[in-house]
Amino acid sequence: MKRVLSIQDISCFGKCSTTIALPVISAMGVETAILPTAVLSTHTMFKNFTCADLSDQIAPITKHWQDEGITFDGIYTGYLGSFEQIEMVEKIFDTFAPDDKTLKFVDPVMADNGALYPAFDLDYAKRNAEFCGHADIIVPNITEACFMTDTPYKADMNEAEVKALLEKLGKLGARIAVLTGVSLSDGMTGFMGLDTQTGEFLSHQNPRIDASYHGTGDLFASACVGGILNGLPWDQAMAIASDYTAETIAVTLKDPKKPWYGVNFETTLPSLIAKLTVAKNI
Ligand code: PXL
Repeated sequence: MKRVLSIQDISCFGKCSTTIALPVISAMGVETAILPTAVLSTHTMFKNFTCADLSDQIAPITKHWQDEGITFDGIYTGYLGSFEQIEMVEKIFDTFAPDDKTLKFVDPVMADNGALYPAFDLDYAKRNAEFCGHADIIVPNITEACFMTDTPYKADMNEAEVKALLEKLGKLGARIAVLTGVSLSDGMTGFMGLDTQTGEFLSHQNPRIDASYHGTGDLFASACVGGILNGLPWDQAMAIASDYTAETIAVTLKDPKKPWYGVNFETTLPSLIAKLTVAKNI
Protein backbone atom coordinates (compact mmCIF):
# COMPACT_ATOMS: atom_id res chain seq x y z
CA MET A 1 0.00 0.00 0.00
CA LYS A 2 1.30 3.47 -0.87
CA ARG A 3 1.80 5.91 1.99
CA VAL A 4 1.37 9.68 1.89
CA LEU A 5 2.09 12.40 4.43
CA SER A 6 -0.41 15.27 4.58
CA ILE A 7 0.99 18.46 6.12
CA GLN A 8 -1.65 21.06 6.98
CA ASP A 9 -3.74 22.35 9.89
CA ILE A 10 -6.48 20.54 11.75
CA SER A 11 -9.62 22.65 11.73
CA CYS A 12 -11.56 20.58 14.27
CA PHE A 13 -14.97 21.59 12.92
CA GLY A 14 -15.78 22.76 9.42
CA LYS A 15 -14.44 20.21 6.93
CA CYS A 16 -11.22 21.39 5.30
CA SER A 17 -7.50 20.60 5.19
CA THR A 18 -6.68 17.53 7.34
CA THR A 19 -10.30 16.58 8.02
CA ILE A 20 -10.76 16.24 4.25
CA ALA A 21 -7.34 14.85 3.28
CA LEU A 22 -7.42 12.01 5.81
CA PRO A 23 -10.81 10.49 4.94
CA VAL A 24 -10.58 11.09 1.19
CA ILE A 25 -7.06 9.77 0.58
CA SER A 26 -7.60 6.85 2.98
CA ALA A 27 -10.83 5.90 1.20
CA MET A 28 -8.81 5.79 -2.02
CA GLY A 29 -6.70 3.03 -0.51
CA VAL A 30 -3.63 5.09 0.34
CA GLU A 31 -2.23 5.06 3.88
CA THR A 32 -2.37 8.65 5.13
CA ALA A 33 -0.14 10.01 7.86
CA ILE A 34 -0.70 13.55 9.09
CA LEU A 35 1.53 16.32 10.36
CA PRO A 36 -0.75 18.96 11.89
CA THR A 37 0.71 22.46 11.66
CA ALA A 38 -1.91 24.08 13.91
CA VAL A 39 -5.14 23.17 15.68
CA LEU A 40 -8.08 25.51 15.13
CA SER A 41 -11.50 25.15 16.75
CA THR A 42 -13.06 25.72 13.31
CA HIS A 43 -11.82 26.92 9.93
CA THR A 44 -11.39 30.64 9.50
CA MET A 45 -14.81 31.38 8.01
CA PHE A 46 -16.26 31.06 11.50
CA LYS A 47 -15.92 34.00 13.89
CA ASN A 48 -13.82 33.79 17.07
CA PHE A 49 -12.00 30.59 16.17
CA THR A 50 -9.19 29.47 18.45
CA CYS A 51 -5.78 28.61 16.98
CA ALA A 52 -2.80 26.87 18.55
CA ASP A 53 0.32 26.89 16.41
CA LEU A 54 2.15 23.54 16.44
CA SER A 55 5.42 24.65 14.81
CA ASP A 56 7.39 23.55 17.87
CA GLN A 57 6.10 19.97 17.40
CA ILE A 58 7.24 19.58 13.80
CA ALA A 59 10.96 18.91 14.44
CA PRO A 60 10.44 16.38 17.31
CA ILE A 61 7.73 14.50 15.38
CA THR A 62 9.79 14.22 12.21
CA LYS A 63 12.92 13.32 14.19
CA HIS A 64 11.00 10.41 15.72
CA TRP A 65 9.86 9.28 12.27
CA GLN A 66 13.47 9.38 11.06
CA ASP A 67 14.58 7.31 14.06
CA GLU A 68 11.84 4.79 13.21
CA GLY A 69 12.93 4.66 9.55
CA ILE A 70 9.50 5.81 8.37
CA THR A 71 9.29 6.71 4.66
CA PHE A 72 6.63 8.14 2.35
CA ASP A 73 5.66 7.69 -1.30
CA GLY A 74 4.25 11.19 -1.38
CA ILE A 75 4.12 14.40 0.64
CA TYR A 76 1.11 16.68 0.20
CA THR A 77 1.11 20.16 1.71
CA GLY A 78 -1.86 22.50 2.03
CA TYR A 79 -2.56 25.45 4.32
CA LEU A 80 0.66 26.43 6.14
CA GLY A 81 0.67 29.26 8.62
CA SER A 82 4.01 31.05 8.45
CA PHE A 83 7.41 31.57 6.83
CA GLU A 84 8.84 29.39 9.57
CA GLN A 85 6.54 26.51 8.68
CA ILE A 86 7.38 26.75 4.98
CA GLU A 87 11.07 26.48 5.87
CA MET A 88 10.35 23.45 8.08
CA VAL A 89 8.47 21.75 5.26
CA GLU A 90 11.36 22.40 2.86
CA LYS A 91 13.58 20.55 5.34
CA ILE A 92 11.02 17.71 5.46
CA PHE A 93 11.22 17.51 1.65
CA ASP A 94 15.04 17.26 1.89
CA THR A 95 14.82 14.53 4.53
CA PHE A 96 11.84 12.45 3.43
CA ALA A 97 11.87 13.09 -0.33
CA PRO A 98 15.58 13.30 -1.17
CA ASP A 99 15.13 11.91 -4.70
CA ASP A 100 12.38 12.01 -7.29
CA LYS A 101 10.79 8.76 -6.08
CA THR A 102 8.66 10.61 -3.52
CA LEU A 103 5.91 12.82 -4.95
CA LYS A 104 5.97 16.40 -3.64
CA PHE A 105 2.52 17.88 -4.16
CA VAL A 106 2.03 21.50 -3.06
CA ASP A 107 -1.26 23.37 -2.82
CA PRO A 108 -0.09 26.90 -1.90
CA VAL A 109 -3.26 27.78 0.01
CA MET A 110 -3.24 31.52 0.78
CA ALA A 111 -5.78 33.42 -1.35
CA ASP A 112 -8.97 33.34 -3.38
CA ASN A 113 -11.25 35.63 -5.39
CA GLY A 114 -8.50 38.18 -5.99
CA ALA A 115 -7.48 38.61 -2.33
CA LEU A 116 -5.01 37.07 0.09
CA TYR A 117 -6.51 35.43 3.20
CA PRO A 118 -6.27 37.81 6.18
CA ALA A 119 -3.29 36.01 7.76
CA PHE A 120 -1.05 36.54 4.70
CA ASP A 121 0.73 39.34 2.81
CA LEU A 122 2.64 39.76 -0.44
CA ASP A 123 5.94 38.67 1.12
CA TYR A 124 4.29 35.40 2.14
CA ALA A 125 3.07 34.93 -1.44
CA LYS A 126 6.63 35.42 -2.73
CA ARG A 127 7.93 32.92 -0.19
CA ASN A 128 5.28 30.45 -1.33
CA ALA A 129 6.44 30.96 -4.92
CA GLU A 130 9.95 29.94 -3.89
CA PHE A 131 8.52 26.96 -1.98
CA CYS A 132 6.57 25.85 -5.07
CA GLY A 133 9.93 25.53 -6.84
CA HIS A 134 10.70 22.53 -4.60
CA ALA A 135 7.54 20.65 -5.61
CA ASP A 136 6.82 18.17 -8.41
CA ILE A 137 3.23 19.31 -8.82
CA ILE A 138 1.62 22.60 -7.76
CA VAL A 139 -2.11 23.38 -7.83
CA PRO A 140 -2.69 27.08 -7.08
CA ASN A 141 -5.95 28.81 -7.97
CA ILE A 142 -5.78 31.82 -10.30
CA THR A 143 -5.55 34.30 -7.41
CA GLU A 144 -2.64 32.45 -5.78
CA ALA A 145 -0.88 32.10 -9.14
CA CYS A 146 -1.23 35.84 -9.80
CA PHE A 147 0.22 36.76 -6.40
CA MET A 148 3.12 34.35 -6.89
CA THR A 149 4.02 35.57 -10.38
CA ASP A 150 3.33 39.35 -10.09
CA THR A 151 0.47 39.07 -12.54
CA PRO A 152 -2.50 41.46 -12.22
CA TYR A 153 -5.55 39.44 -11.12
CA LYS A 154 -8.42 38.97 -13.56
CA ALA A 155 -11.41 36.84 -12.61
CA ASP A 156 -12.14 35.63 -16.13
CA MET A 157 -8.92 34.94 -18.01
CA ASN A 158 -9.14 33.68 -21.58
CA GLU A 159 -7.24 30.61 -22.73
CA ALA A 160 -4.20 32.57 -23.95
CA GLU A 161 -3.97 34.40 -20.61
CA VAL A 162 -4.28 31.13 -18.68
CA LYS A 163 -1.51 29.59 -20.79
CA ALA A 164 0.72 32.63 -20.23
CA LEU A 165 0.11 32.39 -16.47
CA LEU A 166 0.93 28.67 -16.56
CA GLU A 167 4.21 29.40 -18.37
CA LYS A 168 5.13 31.84 -15.59
CA LEU A 169 4.12 29.31 -12.92
CA GLY A 170 6.19 26.63 -14.66
CA LYS A 171 9.25 28.89 -14.32
CA LEU A 172 8.91 28.65 -10.52
CA GLY A 173 10.43 25.17 -10.91
CA ALA A 174 7.76 22.47 -10.41
CA ARG A 175 7.50 19.92 -13.22
CA ILE A 176 3.70 20.15 -13.42
CA ALA A 177 1.95 23.48 -12.85
CA VAL A 178 -1.83 23.32 -12.63
CA LEU A 179 -4.24 26.23 -12.34
CA THR A 180 -7.61 25.60 -10.70
CA GLY A 181 -10.76 27.65 -11.14
CA VAL A 182 -10.13 28.06 -14.87
CA SER A 183 -13.18 28.76 -17.04
CA LEU A 184 -12.50 28.03 -20.72
CA SER A 185 -16.07 28.59 -21.88
CA ASP A 186 -19.28 30.09 -20.55
CA GLY A 187 -20.89 28.08 -17.78
CA MET A 188 -17.90 25.77 -17.32
CA THR A 189 -14.99 25.62 -14.88
CA GLY A 190 -12.09 23.29 -14.16
CA PHE A 191 -8.33 23.17 -14.40
CA MET A 192 -5.57 23.63 -16.95
CA GLY A 193 -2.09 22.26 -16.38
CA LEU A 194 1.30 22.50 -18.03
CA ASP A 195 3.82 19.68 -18.13
CA THR A 196 7.02 21.74 -18.28
CA GLN A 197 9.02 18.76 -19.57
CA THR A 198 6.88 18.15 -22.64
CA GLY A 199 5.39 21.65 -23.00
CA GLU A 200 1.95 20.04 -23.18
CA PHE A 201 -1.14 21.83 -21.84
CA LEU A 202 -3.97 19.64 -20.52
CA SER A 203 -7.36 20.76 -19.27
CA HIS A 204 -10.67 19.46 -18.00
CA GLN A 205 -13.94 21.32 -17.53
CA ASN A 206 -17.15 20.69 -15.57
CA PRO A 207 -20.39 22.65 -15.53
CA ARG A 208 -19.91 25.69 -13.32
CA ILE A 209 -22.12 25.91 -10.24
CA ASP A 210 -22.48 29.37 -8.80
CA ALA A 211 -21.78 28.47 -5.22
CA SER A 212 -18.58 28.91 -3.33
CA TYR A 213 -17.85 26.43 -0.56
CA HIS A 214 -15.00 26.24 1.88
CA GLY A 215 -12.81 23.15 1.56
CA THR A 216 -13.47 22.38 -2.11
CA GLY A 217 -9.86 23.21 -3.03
CA ASP A 218 -8.71 20.73 -0.37
CA LEU A 219 -11.17 18.16 -1.71
CA PHE A 220 -9.81 18.53 -5.26
CA ALA A 221 -6.18 18.38 -4.11
CA SER A 222 -6.76 15.36 -1.84
CA ALA A 223 -8.51 13.40 -4.60
CA CYS A 224 -5.64 14.29 -7.00
CA VAL A 225 -3.05 13.00 -4.54
CA GLY A 226 -5.07 9.80 -4.01
CA GLY A 227 -5.38 9.24 -7.76
CA ILE A 228 -1.71 9.84 -8.49
CA LEU A 229 -0.61 7.50 -5.69
CA ASN A 230 -2.93 4.90 -7.22
CA GLY A 231 -0.75 5.12 -10.31
CA LEU A 232 -2.95 7.30 -12.52
CA PRO A 233 -1.30 9.89 -14.79
CA TRP A 234 -1.63 13.34 -13.19
CA ASP A 235 -4.13 14.68 -15.73
CA GLN A 236 -6.40 11.65 -15.35
CA ALA A 237 -6.20 11.87 -11.54
CA MET A 238 -7.09 15.55 -11.75
CA ALA A 239 -10.00 14.98 -14.15
CA ILE A 240 -11.47 12.47 -11.68
CA ALA A 241 -10.83 14.86 -8.78
CA SER A 242 -12.49 17.68 -10.71
CA ASP A 243 -15.57 15.53 -11.53
CA TYR A 244 -15.78 14.43 -7.89
CA THR A 245 -15.55 18.01 -6.60
CA ALA A 246 -18.20 19.25 -9.06
CA GLU A 247 -20.52 16.35 -8.20
CA THR A 248 -20.03 16.97 -4.47
CA ILE A 249 -20.95 20.65 -4.79
CA ALA A 250 -24.06 19.72 -6.81
CA VAL A 251 -25.13 17.09 -4.26
CA THR A 252 -24.54 19.51 -1.38
CA LEU A 253 -26.68 22.18 -3.03
CA LYS A 254 -29.56 19.71 -3.34
CA ASP A 255 -29.46 18.92 0.40
CA PRO A 256 -32.23 20.92 2.13
CA LYS A 257 -30.15 20.78 5.33
CA LYS A 258 -26.90 21.68 3.58
CA PRO A 259 -24.32 23.11 5.93
CA TRP A 260 -23.00 26.57 5.01
CA TYR A 261 -19.49 25.80 6.19
CA GLY A 262 -18.53 22.87 3.93
CA VAL A 263 -19.55 20.25 1.39
CA ASN A 264 -21.12 16.79 1.81
CA PHE A 265 -18.04 15.01 0.50
CA GLU A 266 -18.92 11.93 2.57
CA THR A 267 -22.04 11.32 0.44
CA THR A 268 -20.07 11.24 -2.81
CA LEU A 269 -17.05 9.19 -1.64
CA PRO A 270 -18.48 5.95 -3.14
CA SER A 271 -18.72 7.71 -6.50
CA LEU A 272 -15.06 8.80 -6.26
CA ILE A 273 -14.01 5.21 -5.52
CA ALA A 274 -16.10 3.97 -8.46
CA LYS A 275 -14.39 6.49 -10.80
CA LEU A 276 -10.99 5.43 -9.48
CA THR A 277 -11.78 1.73 -9.93
CA VAL A 278 -12.90 2.27 -13.54
CA ALA A 279 -9.77 4.34 -14.32
CA LYS A 280 -7.44 1.74 -12.83
CA ASN A 281 -9.01 -1.10 -14.80
CA ILE A 282 -8.67 0.54 -18.20
O1 PXL B 1 -9.42 25.26 2.87
C1 PXL B 1 -8.20 25.90 3.08
C2 PXL B 1 -8.03 26.26 4.53
C3 PXL B 1 -7.47 25.36 5.39
N1 PXL B 1 -7.31 25.63 6.70
C4 PXL B 1 -7.70 26.80 7.22
C5 PXL B 1 -8.28 27.75 6.41
C6 PXL B 1 -8.42 27.49 5.02
C7 PXL B 1 -8.98 28.50 4.13
O2 PXL B 1 -9.31 29.58 4.50
O3 PXL B 1 -8.70 28.90 6.93
C8 PXL B 1 -7.52 27.07 8.68
